[in-house]
Amino acid sequence: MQRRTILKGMASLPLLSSVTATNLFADKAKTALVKNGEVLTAAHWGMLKVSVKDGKITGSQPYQKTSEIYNALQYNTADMVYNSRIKYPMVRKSYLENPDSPKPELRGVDEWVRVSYEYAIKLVAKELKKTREQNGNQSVFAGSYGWKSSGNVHNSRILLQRFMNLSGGFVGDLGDYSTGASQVIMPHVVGSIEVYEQQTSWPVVLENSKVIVMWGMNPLATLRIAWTSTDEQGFKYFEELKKRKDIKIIIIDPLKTETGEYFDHATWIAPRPNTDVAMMLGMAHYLYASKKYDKEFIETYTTGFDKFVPYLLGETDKTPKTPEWAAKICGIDAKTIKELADTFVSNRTMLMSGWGMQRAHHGEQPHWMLVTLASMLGQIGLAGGGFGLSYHYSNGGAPTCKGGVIGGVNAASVGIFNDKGEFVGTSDSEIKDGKFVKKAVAAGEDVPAWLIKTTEFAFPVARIADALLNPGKVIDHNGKKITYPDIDFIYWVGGNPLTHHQDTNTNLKAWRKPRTVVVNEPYWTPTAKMADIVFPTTTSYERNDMTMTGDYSNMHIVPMKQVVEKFYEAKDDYQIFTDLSKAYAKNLALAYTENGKSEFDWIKEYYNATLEQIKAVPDFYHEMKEFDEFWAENKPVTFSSTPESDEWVRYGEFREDPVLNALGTPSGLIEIYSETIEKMGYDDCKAHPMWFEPIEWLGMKNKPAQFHMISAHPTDRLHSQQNHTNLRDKYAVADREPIWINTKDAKEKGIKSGDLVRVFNARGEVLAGAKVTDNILQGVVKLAEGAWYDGFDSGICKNGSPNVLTIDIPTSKLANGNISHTALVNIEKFKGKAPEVMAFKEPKFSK
Ligand SMILES: Nc1nc2c(c(=O)[nH]1)N[C@H]1C(S)=C(S)[C@@H](COP(=O)(O)OP(=O)(O)OC[C@H]3O[C@@H](n4cnc5c(=O)[nH]c(N)nc54)[C@H](O)[C@@H]3O)O[C@H]1N2
Ligand SMILES: Nc1nc2c(c(=O)[nH]1)N[C@H]1C(S)=C(S)[C@@H](COP(=O)(O)OP(=O)(O)OC[C@H]3O[C@@H](n4cnc5c(=O)[nH]c(N)nc54)[C@H](O)[C@@H]3O)O[C@H]1N2
Ligand SMILES: [Mo]
Repeated sequence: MQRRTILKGMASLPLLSSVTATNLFADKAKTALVKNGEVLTAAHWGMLKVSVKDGKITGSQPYQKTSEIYNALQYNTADMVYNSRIKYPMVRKSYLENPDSPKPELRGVDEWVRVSYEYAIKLVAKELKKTREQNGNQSVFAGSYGWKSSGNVHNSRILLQRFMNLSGGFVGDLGDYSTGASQVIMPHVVGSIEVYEQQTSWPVVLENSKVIVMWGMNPLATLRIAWTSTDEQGFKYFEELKKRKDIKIIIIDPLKTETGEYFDHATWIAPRPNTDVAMMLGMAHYLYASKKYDKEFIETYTTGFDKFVPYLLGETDKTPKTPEWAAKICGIDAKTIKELADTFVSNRTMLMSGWGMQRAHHGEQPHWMLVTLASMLGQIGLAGGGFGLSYHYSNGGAPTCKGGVIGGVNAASVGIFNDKGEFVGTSDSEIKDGKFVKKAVAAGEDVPAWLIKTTEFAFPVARIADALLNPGKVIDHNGKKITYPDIDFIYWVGGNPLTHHQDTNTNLKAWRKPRTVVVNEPYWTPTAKMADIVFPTTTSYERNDMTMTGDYSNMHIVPMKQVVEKFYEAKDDYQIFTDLSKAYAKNLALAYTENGKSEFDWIKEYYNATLEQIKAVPDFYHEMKEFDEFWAENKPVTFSSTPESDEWVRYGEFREDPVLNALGTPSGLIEIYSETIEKMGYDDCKAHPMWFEPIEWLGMKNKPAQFHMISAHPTDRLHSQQNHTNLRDKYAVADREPIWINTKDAKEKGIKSGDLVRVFNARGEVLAGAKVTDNILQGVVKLAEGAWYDGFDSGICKNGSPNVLTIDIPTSKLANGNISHTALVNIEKFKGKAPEVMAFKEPKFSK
């Protein structure tokens, strides 16, 4: 973060309304659990009705039905509460024996010792303080990336960072795994992050688009969830689209996914993985050479096309990017490339794209080139034309509702301590007469030096293993230099980095470097198993909370009611960090909890703030009731869209007046050539979109392995979440994660459906279960991400986590995104006795 941004952020902190004293008795009534009946809650996979019998969960169902498309994630709440749970606070044996010399190399294989909660709290507080005293705040890493659970109060990552800020500061991270490349390149190209922004509304698309391209996207799977909680509107529109035989659908993906199967009348184009940029360049060359591109659009709304054309024509590198040239790279013949370009340019075409192809080496290029192609088609800002990077995610394109958006817990500011080690306040708060009080901060007031210190160490999220292994290393990032800190303490909540990060074997080495690793987790995930201290955490079904649905639509406010008692000694993250605050320094918990607020105080505060805002809008119809009534009712608040949002066209205003509604780029236009990037002088991301050979791909000379592995997002999980539910019984093959292999390839390898297979390369090996299919391009295999890593004992992941095989290098110096979808692997039938899957079992406990 830049200094300026910090100041801006601090100045804009909302002044919190004073909280009225809690009526404890009334709150008790509110929190009384339903022992028999139905309870409303929500998860990433939607609003849920959970059935309870004698205080136990017996089933769950979607609260609403918006389409016929089945969402298998909604029925497994019982397993989410009862399977693979951590029951007690635990400390790794060697760590407990000597925290100063804790044998980090045994992390993941050591025995565990049960300790009391109070002991674990004291231990963490003491070791954290020790680390900070010895090595500084920049040795504490709490970036803690992950998908946690829904809920604005029990937001584990923010709760951790709130504690870490107030207690002195920490090193965090930049960006995310999802759109690591695109969210950094897009601001240079279109002046905004693009990937998380509202799309041209679906009603407009259905009315106007004649061709819809789904370029590397699988909405039938990825729309099962949303970051807050899905509003479930997306399926409804895709269902509508399926009925519309007048709209041509083209799917460009090496896999025929659920989406390909669902749209059975679509044209399926299967390029070689990671070669889309070449295919798009082939189209661009054809459109340019045939003069079919929209010259006027290019002249009015873009800059730098003239500097891109010499590359396109091969004047700069003696390689004209003709359809014939592209065909050799992407495997789609030149005729088809030309036909596709003709279809796009002569019809109102919406180029929808997922994010898989930017999670690849040089992942900055595909969406940059897609925008360039869309500019040549000239339909950006027209109803149903242009491009859209979020129709597959969180129901982008479902019109935004007019209503309220509820707030959530914040990460606070960095704490200040006196000589006695007591917490005295932050730059925007103080302890006065034994109470925490907020104070206004004058804009321009100095940012404390220690805050600058820790924020300047933040590094791109997917460089974590590199950073752990190489303290002091200087890397390039988007025009800046970043120095890795020397991390000696990791605290992770709400994520599963042992499963989500690339090249697990290197990651394991990295995780064995710091002295201390603390993890809060409901389940014995591989990340929990790699810790020194684990706190068993409640699931969202064991606490009260509240969430919105619809990241773009803001459609509902849902009460998330506690469904069952807390499991064994599981505690809420909020409780754990409150108790850590108490143990860490005098007065700290006052700030952490704002003078002792309970979960209900926060829920009520957020709800009431929104209600007040809404009441202030004259004549605005809304359904929001007073809080007590809302909570008692067991129903969501629903907001409606407006005629304006129903008709909204992305870039419509820019198209209308590119001067008045200039983009946020330096030129105010779409930048096909970026002088900002040119000045960075990077060899792996230049000033205009280009074809770069990925480090591993099917067309390379001397391939290190035979098949290109795509580790797509799993249909029947959210990453690793739900891997331990009954759903696995349905999709697992040979009790492992299924791997898709093309029928011809399987025959050549002597592999049949149902076989246990070994998948391997120089980086590692995993076991998987073969699914032989024609729904995948020859030479490609698919092993979905998110199977819980299970190789601590043998080095072979017995459950099939693809990240054992992926590559841990950045997309480029520009964005430093992860390159999950770039990896070559070998596959063979497994011989010998199949080892048992241990992923969902408890680790070894010390007797
Ligand atoms: N090979 C490959 N790897 C990938 C990807 C890929 O495409 N291919 N995709 C990447 C992407 S885009 C992403 S977003 C990441 C996802 O990676 P993650 O976000 O790390 O994956 P999740 O499985 O959602 O992990 C969430 C964890 O939080 C825990 N949790 C849930 N609720 C709570 C809570 O209230 N408190 C605490 N303390 N913990 C909680 C869950 O039990 C779970 O272990 O994976 C990345 N990795
Ligand atoms: N059910 C479910 N839904 C989810 C998630 C989940 O884990 N489960 N994760 C959520 C999260 S955090 C994210 S970031 C999004 C991820 O959304 P995406 O990134 O869009 O999902 P992926 O499955 O990685 O990739 C989408 C499609 O791109 C294809 N693809 C991969 N490489 C290439 C390529 O080089 N060229 C072409 N043309 N296609 C390619 C894949 O085969 C796949 O079908 O999904 C979200 N939705
Ligand atoms: Mo993601």
